[in-house]
Amino acid sequence: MSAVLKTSLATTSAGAGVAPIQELTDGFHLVIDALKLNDIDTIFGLPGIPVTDLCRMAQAEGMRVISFRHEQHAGNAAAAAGFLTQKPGICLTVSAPGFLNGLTALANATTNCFPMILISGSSEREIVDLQQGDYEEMDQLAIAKPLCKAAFRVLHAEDIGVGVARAIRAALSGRPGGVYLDLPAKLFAQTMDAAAGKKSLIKVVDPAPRQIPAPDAVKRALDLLKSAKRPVILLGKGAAYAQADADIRALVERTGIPYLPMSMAKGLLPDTHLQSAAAARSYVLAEADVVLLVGARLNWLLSHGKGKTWGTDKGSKQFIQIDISPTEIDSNVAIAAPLIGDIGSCVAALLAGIDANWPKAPADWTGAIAERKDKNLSKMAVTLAARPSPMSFQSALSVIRDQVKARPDAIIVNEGANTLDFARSIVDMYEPRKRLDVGTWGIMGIGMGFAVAAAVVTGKPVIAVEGDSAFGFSGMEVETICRYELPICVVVFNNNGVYRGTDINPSGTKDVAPTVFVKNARYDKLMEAFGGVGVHATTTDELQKALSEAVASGRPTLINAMIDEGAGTESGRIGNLNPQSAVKK
Ligand code: ADP
Ligand code: TPW
Repeated sequence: MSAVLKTSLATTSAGAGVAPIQELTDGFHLVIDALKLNDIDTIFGLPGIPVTDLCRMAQAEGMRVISFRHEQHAGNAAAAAGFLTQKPGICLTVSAPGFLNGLTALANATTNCFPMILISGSSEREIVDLQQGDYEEMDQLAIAKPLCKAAFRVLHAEDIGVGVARAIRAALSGRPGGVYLDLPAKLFAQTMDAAAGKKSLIKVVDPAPRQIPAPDAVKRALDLLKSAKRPVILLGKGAAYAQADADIRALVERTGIPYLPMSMAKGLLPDTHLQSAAAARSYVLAEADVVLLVGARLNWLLSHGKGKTWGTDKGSKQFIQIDISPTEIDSNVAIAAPLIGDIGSCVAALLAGIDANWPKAPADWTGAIAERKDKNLSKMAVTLAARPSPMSFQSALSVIRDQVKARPDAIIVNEGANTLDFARSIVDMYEPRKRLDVGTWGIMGIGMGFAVAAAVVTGKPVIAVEGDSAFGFSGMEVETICRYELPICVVVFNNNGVYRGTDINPSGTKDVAPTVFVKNARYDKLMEAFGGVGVHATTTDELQKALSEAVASGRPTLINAMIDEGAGTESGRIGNLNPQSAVKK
């Protein structure tokens, strides 16, 4: 039902009897109606001038409005919702400072190819453009532009439908990403005839059109794949986003090719799948002769596709790359067989050329991988079974690993350095799109925003596995979690600092070292402050009990898991990127 203001207007000449009722609508309602018309039912945001009433009215009109304590987390929630649902997540903020707080999330969403729309109220254009000092004055459109896929401003109520439609299309079509929509305060109060307003709205048809790959490109890819002696399929978060789960699994299984999931592609096939080569990753990357990339970029996370990691110092490697963005191809190394299109269509096209006679991946290759895998998994099993005191990252994560095995529908949110790196390899995922993490930038602060979004859009239990530093970036949102009674269990891996808690200030002044926090902090009390469950866990038994109770009950819970403060390594597994790492060694 569209929202209208029923206003009696004196549109008749004096004395002409009963005045006809003209139904009016306004900018507020047109924005809400435009979103709802496009099946967008949730707004993540933070109220204030000029969007407070927009939040209220959206709720009154049946939308879910999730109000945060800081816009960055509302923005992160919108981004995660976009990734999980293939609908742009909406983040709503006030002008200048609220907008800027949301901007990090918008830029991060764009970097990660997650569809979201940041909608910010803004000040009077006339005053902003003459720089006359309006309340929260800022040229927001200009600032947003370089940080997102597209940026639009709507000045007239009758253009709201077009503005929202363009924003949705820009966010979803081609490579997904962040879009900024600037709505000046004056727009919201503008009125227009309700029927004309309704007509002005656009329901976007086919916002992410399929892009069918060219037949010759498909043939080139198949020929190369067939010729491979040591092939590997590398699945990225683009493959998870694409929701072509059954075909991706069929591609892996029909060809018998070993596969490696990037962190957010874990669970596309269960990590326990026989063809998963994750436990032999270094061997496979270095030795493979043909690599099929499915929605994964050859960026820093994949050592740019060259060097020692890839064994390209010893010999050449050939790449097939499926991506929706043609300009991604050759961005780091030569791609022998680019396959441009949406992943669903590209994988389906490959499958059409892979019949029962397709030669399975050579047994000497898969056998060599299995051998290394078994060895590494047995080694890991010993580490996971150990019960040191205080807990190690591995012993605490073994508890989370068991919990996810018992509840494979639970969503894991993961950030930190060591906490991230260890969790990625220890915690097996069984279902697609159940793992959300720091993504392409390795950004800290996504934790509570992603967790809230995951709980809100899926209704499933969420376990946020957080380094203590990482948690601090969004920790105040535990109030949001309690307020909306979300089924989120936050596990803080508390090792008293950034990476670890043992650094010493060498200068002799009383300040602690820059990486050290208050020792033995009680993060659990933070959750208790808002009515949630707080647990201080010093053993794996305590952690296990609290975690399984939290997941079973769905009550907001924070477990302060005390980890050996000396256990972490600097920057986790990417210490080599520290400018002075060579000197330190
Ligand atoms: P990861 O970090 O997991 O390696 P990236 O974010 O680097 O993954 O890569 C994701 C890639 O997937 C991007 O290059 C993006 O263009 C691509 N992509 C996203 N959605 C689709 C889709 N539906 N079809 C094809 N490619 C897609
Ligand atoms: C927005 C730099 C990378 S990892 C990290 C920081 C500050 C925290 C590591 O400590 P934590 O984890 O969370 O306690 P652990 O398991 O090692 O003990 N600011 C932003 N993003 C990044 N990546 C940083 C700073 C960083």
